[in-house]
Amino acid sequence: MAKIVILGGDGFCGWPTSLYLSKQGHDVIIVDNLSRREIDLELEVDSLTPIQPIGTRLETWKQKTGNTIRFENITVGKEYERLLKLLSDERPDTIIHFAEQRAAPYSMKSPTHKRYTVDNNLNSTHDVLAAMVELNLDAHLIHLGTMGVYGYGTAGMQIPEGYLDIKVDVNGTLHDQQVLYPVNPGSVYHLTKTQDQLFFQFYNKNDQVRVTDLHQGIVWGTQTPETELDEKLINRFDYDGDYGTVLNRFLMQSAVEHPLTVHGTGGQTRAFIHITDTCKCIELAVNNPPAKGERVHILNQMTETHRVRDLAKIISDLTGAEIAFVKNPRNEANENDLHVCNDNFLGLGLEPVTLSQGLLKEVTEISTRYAHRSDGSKIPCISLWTNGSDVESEEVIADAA
Ligand code: USQ
Repeated sequence: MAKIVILGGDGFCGWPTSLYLSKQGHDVIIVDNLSRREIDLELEVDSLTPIQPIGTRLETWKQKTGNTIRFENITVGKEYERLLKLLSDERPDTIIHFAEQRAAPYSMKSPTHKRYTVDNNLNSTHDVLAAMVELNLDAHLIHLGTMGVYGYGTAGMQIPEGYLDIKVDVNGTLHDQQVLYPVNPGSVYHLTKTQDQLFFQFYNKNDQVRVTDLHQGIVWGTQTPETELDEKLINRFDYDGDYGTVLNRFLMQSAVEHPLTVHGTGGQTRAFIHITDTCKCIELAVNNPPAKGERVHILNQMTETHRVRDLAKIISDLTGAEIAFVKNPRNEANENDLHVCNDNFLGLGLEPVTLSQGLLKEVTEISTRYAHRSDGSKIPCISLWTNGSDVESEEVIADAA
């Protein structure tokens, strides 16, 4: 079994992943500065589900399973010496890096939020890489990247897993080359993940750091078998206009009888994955590290694609919720197709949880159960992508039955 350091292990994906890997028998150490909890205070919003302090979470996990997960409060990207000491003392086999600000709307709120996102995300990634090289630590670094590095328009072609085959014309002769897929970020948050890719490419080439970069889609769902063991282990559920992602927002909105807030025409097609599959994919990545000297592994961590308005229709059919088409606060294409290759994970044996299997459970066991904890004033998306936008938050441009 491996010793695994999980940077950002208290967050929405980090927490269930930490429990899942601990359950598999790995020796897990969470490193987190609890910044996600601080941001809740800043935004005056709370997770729909009642999340416990990290100490209570870890104590409950120990009582339930007998497994110990250690916790270190370190700000990755700022406290370099402390990170270095931890990695030097522990010499983990694997480092999983979730320690980045992950909300696109939050990253676009103001110059302060843009600068925080860039500062936090780029420095955290770079500090981990620099520390690994300084310590001569041949750990496998697994990074949570995003499908958003590719942009969402592909002129009908399937998005490959990270690398694009191209032909370069040199004096009339075509030469085959493979390049990182050209990036097309849609927010400052997504921009930081495109920059992360270059850090990985460089440190992999220069220092043979072994890296797997997981290009994850929009995660939906809340609970995993491990977080369900006790209510004190429950995972967070964000529904607010900054941190809530589209499908979970629609689920919560249906529970509180708020019309489903479809941005624009809802023709945006995005990639999705259930939170339990996130955990399984990371385990597959842990068990299949690149060899020394091998280039960065890039895997598309998603299982289905859907149009936003189709998701709204599915949930409306399930729950009777109304749909409202609101002006889009983002600067993004109204309509796009999306075809994504995820052969790597399917080839490694992933059997995805589909929307049709999991949605009803989410509605009844999470959204409805905890609806009384919600604050309707936090639903509107008030973060605008561009200056002078005439978008009024939640201004309805059309209703749909
Ligand atoms: N949208 C709505 N109504 C809403 C909220 C969102 O129509 O109430 C639309 C957005 O305009 C956008 C789409 O739904 O077109 C997706 O938005 P989102 O907030 O669910 O997801 P996004 O901002 O793309 O970011 C999320 C995560 C991020 C992750 C990314 C994966 O916050 O960490 O990297 O999904 S992906 O989108 O595949 O790049």
